[in-house]
Amino acid sequence: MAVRTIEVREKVMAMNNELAAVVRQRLAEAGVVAFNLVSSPGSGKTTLLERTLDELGEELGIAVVTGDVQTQNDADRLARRTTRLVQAVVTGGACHLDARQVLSALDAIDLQRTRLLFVENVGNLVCPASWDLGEEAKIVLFSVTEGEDKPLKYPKMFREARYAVLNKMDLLPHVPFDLDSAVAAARSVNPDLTFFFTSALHGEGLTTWFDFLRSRIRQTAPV
Ligand SMILES: Nc1nc2c(ncn2[C@@H]2O[C@H](COP(=O)(O)OP(=O)(O)OP(=O)(O)O)[C@@H](O)[C@H]2O)c(=O)[nH]1
Ligand SMILES: [Mg+2]
Repeated sequence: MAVRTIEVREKVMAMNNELAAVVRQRLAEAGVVAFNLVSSPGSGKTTLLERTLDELGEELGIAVVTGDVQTQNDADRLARRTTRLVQAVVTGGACHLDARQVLSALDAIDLQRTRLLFVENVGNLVCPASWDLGEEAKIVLFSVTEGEDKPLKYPKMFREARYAVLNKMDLLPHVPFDLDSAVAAARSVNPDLTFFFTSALHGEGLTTWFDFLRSRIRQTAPV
């Protein structure tokens, strides 16, 4: 029984990787850069996207796919910030998005008008780490209220990510959170991580974040 379970999982992952390759190809043909935002619940993914849509939504042609276990609250929040389509995926219990869901979401998005695609994954620091969605990179958020040991407790997520956003910096004076230890913990599992330090709520650090997004778009032209 145990062996059969493993085989099924391997087949599912192989199928996902094939579909992720299709997503990646479609995005490359359209010259769209895609980032997969991952974090534990409540780290500030939607808040960061709200601010990003306000500042860059039109300039960078941003489209968003949101994943939630239940409700389309995040999609509704983000749709208030843009005239572009925000595609909601309700996973109905699954703790992550998969490439098939992103592929069908792409059918609804006008890729010719899109240069930057954000996928807001389900809030979970474990499951989304294993699923390639066809993104250019995973961006992991964690906030100063979560404890500086999170990268050590959930190493796969930090290993899979290329960028890390340390959010809720405005709360740093109010919580016992050692910033240097947090960064060292993340770098110990992934020395190549590039960091952003933000308060998505109040705006601290967002200029650097916006400049990074602008520069990523400038480097990408359709293949
Ligand atoms: N103080 C402070 N609060 C923040 C910041 N960013 C987000 N929040 C608050 O944190 C809570 C959760 O923020 P969301 O943006 O909904 O978090 P999320 O990661 O999208 O949550 P899920 O989608 O449920 O995983 C909200 O009450 C936000 O207002 C920040 O930089 N500082
Ligand atoms: Mg959210």
